[in-house]
Amino acid sequence: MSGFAEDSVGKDGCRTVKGGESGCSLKQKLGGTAEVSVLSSLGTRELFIFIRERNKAMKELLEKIRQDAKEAIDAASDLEALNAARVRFSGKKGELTAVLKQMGGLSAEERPIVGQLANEVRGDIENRIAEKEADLKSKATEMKLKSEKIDVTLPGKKEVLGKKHPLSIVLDEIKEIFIGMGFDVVQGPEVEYDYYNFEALNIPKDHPARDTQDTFYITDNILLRTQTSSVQIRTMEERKPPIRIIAPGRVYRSDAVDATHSPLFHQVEGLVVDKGITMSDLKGTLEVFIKALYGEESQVRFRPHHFPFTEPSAEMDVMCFACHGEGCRLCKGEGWIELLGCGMVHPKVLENCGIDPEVYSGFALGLGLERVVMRRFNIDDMRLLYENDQRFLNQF
Ligand code: 2U9
Repeated sequence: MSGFAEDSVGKDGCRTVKGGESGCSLKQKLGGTAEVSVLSSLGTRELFIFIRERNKAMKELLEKIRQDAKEAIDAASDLEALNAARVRFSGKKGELTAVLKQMGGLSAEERPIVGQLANEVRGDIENRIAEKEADLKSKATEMKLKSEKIDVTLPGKKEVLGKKHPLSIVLDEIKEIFIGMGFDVVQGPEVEYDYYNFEALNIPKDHPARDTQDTFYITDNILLRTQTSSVQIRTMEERKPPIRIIAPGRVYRSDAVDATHSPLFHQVEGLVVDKGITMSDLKGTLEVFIKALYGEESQVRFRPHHFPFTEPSAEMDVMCFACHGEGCRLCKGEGWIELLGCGMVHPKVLENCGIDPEVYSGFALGLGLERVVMRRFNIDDMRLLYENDQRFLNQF
């Protein structure tokens, strides 16, 4: 800096200027207060020179701050850096603020000069910051727009719509048919008490259905239900006749897994209890059901059978769709395909639920859902229904 023999910034961050025409020294903490050691001893001319020098120093300091600020602002690559520059220069402890604080130490003559420059520098710094901020913000918006720009020419993201599982397709159809006949759909626990799964259904202690190889026992009297009849027992305990319900759901039997057996499968059971319910009500209802499910031309037949929870019991077959009763591969030459079991609710079962078999009677049915689904979609391996292979599921 011209006019001074020495002009350096010491380790203590103070700026010391010595010599110059006035031969005096100026020690100043940058932005700090300047202690003028020998002012009082100066003559007018020296004082004038000294003050002029000091002005010059202040101006140079302000110019340096302006320059530094410009560089820092230009170099700011984001709003954060810009804010740091703002704090460094115009902040409470900023370099410019420090100079402005010194204004008090200036003479009345000096203050307007230096003050005007200081304000001009502050204005300049603030304008640069404002411009830079606007510039950074618009660049940020541009980037954002660029990154968010949707190239409408790009093919849309193919939303892979899920499909109803074949089990759900057929189950919902069956539900619609029975709801259409005034039935309610009831649900119940899969982990069931022995009583609701066996006892109440007139399946005595030594009945083969009870033994372990068929049933998943969790404890002596808690098991995984082997049919959804337990739900109907619970319903008969809660509701008094007339009762018209279907109970769809998962059931569990410890079967070996193969093309037609799985430890977990689905059933739909049905129950009607009211006064004067007869076998013909059962046959009529099932005929309507089958014609709704497989078409008006479907034929059904009933074969006597035995279940502990119904008496009389029957199994119902539907005429083979492929050979119309002639016998073919599909119906293993039978001409008929077994679809479900049914019967009149055993009086003991009604009694177990506090319903008087002398007053009320009922019919019940039970079907394996997988069997109906496999026939509907010509699926020859039950495991396909559980393996969640998208190639298989996407066919439906
Ligand atoms: C109550 C009274 C009686 C439900 C019935 C069947 C016949 C039947 C099988 C179909 C295929 C089980 O999944 S499967 O192996 N079920 O044949 N189920 S009558 O009888 C009941 C139900 C509840 C209170």
